[in-house]
Amino acid sequence: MTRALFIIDVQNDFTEGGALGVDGGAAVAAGITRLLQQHRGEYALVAASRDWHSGENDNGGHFAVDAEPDFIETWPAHCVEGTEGAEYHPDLDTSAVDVHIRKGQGVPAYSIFEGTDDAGDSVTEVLAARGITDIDVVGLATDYCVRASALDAVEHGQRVRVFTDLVAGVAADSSTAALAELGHAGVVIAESTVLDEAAS
Ligand code: VGL
Repeated sequence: MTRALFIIDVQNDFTEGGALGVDGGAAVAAGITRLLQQHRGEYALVAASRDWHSGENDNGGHFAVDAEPDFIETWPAHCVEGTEGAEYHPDLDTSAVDVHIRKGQGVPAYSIFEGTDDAGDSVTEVLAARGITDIDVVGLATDYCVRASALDAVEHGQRVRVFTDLVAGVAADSSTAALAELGHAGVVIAESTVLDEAAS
């Protein structure tokens, strides 16, 4: 088993006070930092994604322009490349991140697998190069980018866990539904304390 950690979109715009802030987002950032302090050695790869949208256009209809956002398929402008909102939340310690993935340049992109690293390599290529077989997924938001990333990871043949104490969602109902869907798809829904149990 060779395990990776995916840290999905822990960006200022998805945390409290951001353009699309979710409740509990800042706590997720701090919680992931704690996880890394205690368990970094268990991961062969730590990959963090950022939504990295264009400020020049509506990103393929992803940003609501002339209508109110529906918060399902259209959103307030968020995570525009180069802005403070697109940066990682300050409570996330990124020093342990091996690979930074950007996605959504001009298009909607919920899954980390839609992004590339700084060298232009796809996530699939990065995982293959490191021989990754198992992935733990944490971050924002449960019902959108965490959901899409975890489902894609299963599709790519990975064994996947999502840690419920280290995710936060846009809406309660869709987050509950997303976790149920992930469970049906074969994702292990757990708390990050399973790492402590495995270590003891
Ligand atoms: C996300 C809504 C719109 C996410 C991204 O990161 O989950 N949600 N864009």
